[in-house]
Amino acid sequence: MEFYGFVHFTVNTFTDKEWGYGDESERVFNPTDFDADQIARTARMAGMKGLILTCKHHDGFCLWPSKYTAHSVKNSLWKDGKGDVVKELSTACRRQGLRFGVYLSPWDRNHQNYARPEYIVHYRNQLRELLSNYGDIFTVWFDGANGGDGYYGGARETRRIDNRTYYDWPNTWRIVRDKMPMAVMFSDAGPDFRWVGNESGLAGDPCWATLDMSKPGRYPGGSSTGLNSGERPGTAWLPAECDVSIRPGWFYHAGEDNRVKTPAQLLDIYYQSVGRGACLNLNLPPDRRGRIPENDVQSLREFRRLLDRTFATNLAARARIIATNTRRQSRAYSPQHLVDRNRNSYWCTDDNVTTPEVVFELDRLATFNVVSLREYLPLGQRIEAFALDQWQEGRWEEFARGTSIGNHRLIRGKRVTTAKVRLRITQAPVCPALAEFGLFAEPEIK
Ligand code: FUL
Repeated sequence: MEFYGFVHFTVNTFTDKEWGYGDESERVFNPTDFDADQIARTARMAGMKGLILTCKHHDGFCLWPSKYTAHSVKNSLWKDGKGDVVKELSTACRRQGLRFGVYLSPWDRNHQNYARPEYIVHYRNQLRELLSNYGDIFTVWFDGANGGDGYYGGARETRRIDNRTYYDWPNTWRIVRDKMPMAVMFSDAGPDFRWVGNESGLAGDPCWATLDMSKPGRYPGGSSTGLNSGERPGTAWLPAECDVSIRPGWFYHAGEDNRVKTPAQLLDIYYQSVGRGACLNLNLPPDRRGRIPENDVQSLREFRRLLDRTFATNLAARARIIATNTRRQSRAYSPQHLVDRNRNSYWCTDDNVTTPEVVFELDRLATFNVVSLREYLPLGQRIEAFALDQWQEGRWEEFARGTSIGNHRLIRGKRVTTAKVRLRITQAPVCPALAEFGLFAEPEIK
């Protein structure tokens, strides 16, 4: 999906906190003009394909009227306790053609039984509610944070748990598999996709889609070693997600209204997340009205405009394409597939050819500063290193090199003007299968 969003919204929005203690009165949750459609529309305008809502953050306050706790919207002033943010946002997402996902914090600073076995039953009950009553859920996001102290039903104490064993994750994951088999599950180490190891939105270079699950610390809230770059060889396909907020905090704070990331900053993040084969999960915190603030909307609009302008024209689309090898010389694997805008067709070489080259003779002199590559993912991540050359005054001159490609690799550099480009695959354990290749020019950023 490449690009989707987080929505952090709860009592913190009204108490100006990042982590609620769990003793907040339900009455503080009272958005004055909640507009799920404005939130979903903003996400779609930005080019996101889905939204993940913090249905319950660490403070334990539920944005839906959960049967299992009083600490929810049903005891808030909002809509006289009759509202349901999860329902409204999930249906608004569908209206906008976006997918909807849930974040349900394992750590619950409100619940009396947190850290005891009974809480696991409670957590699973809430998970079942979310997976039963809100239509199709594309992702379940399991946060690894466990800070210790909290309200815990009035005990106001520090409670520690063992991240590895307390939640009995395999049995919790089974609930998701049963109820929502197509949902992908996030945590520091899967089971389906992994954290990238930072909250700045930056994937490593390289960023392999695989991870070695035999290493210690591979569980939610476990070790972050290896998460940024992935591990090759790995034992599991666990591509990275880069989560980052459009503002300094995850929740809305009026004091950060002038610290919204600029279109240029968002682009830098995009190139270093999506452009390194990871997914970008960009957080858009609603304000106290319950809307995405204007500054954020404006920044997203310009970010989207720049991306659309950049990727509107592939300057290699009409090139004559000559490869040193094509699998069985078959049209099914022709290098023409590299420019057909279809991720499901690809250029591939014979089994014994692992370092092929392909030349793009452009139809005219072109200037570009972004090169885009995609591997054919059903056959895995095969390419380990590649180089790019431009034809300059009668000879090839290298202008970029890279390692991991995976779902998408964007190389953004100085402007190059040439009529001929060469891609060299310089290292691959097996014959490469490349789906897309493009040359693009970014507009000047104002
Ligand atoms: C972290 C949490 O502690 C933050 O509040 C936020 O939800 C972020 C996405 O994950 O672990």
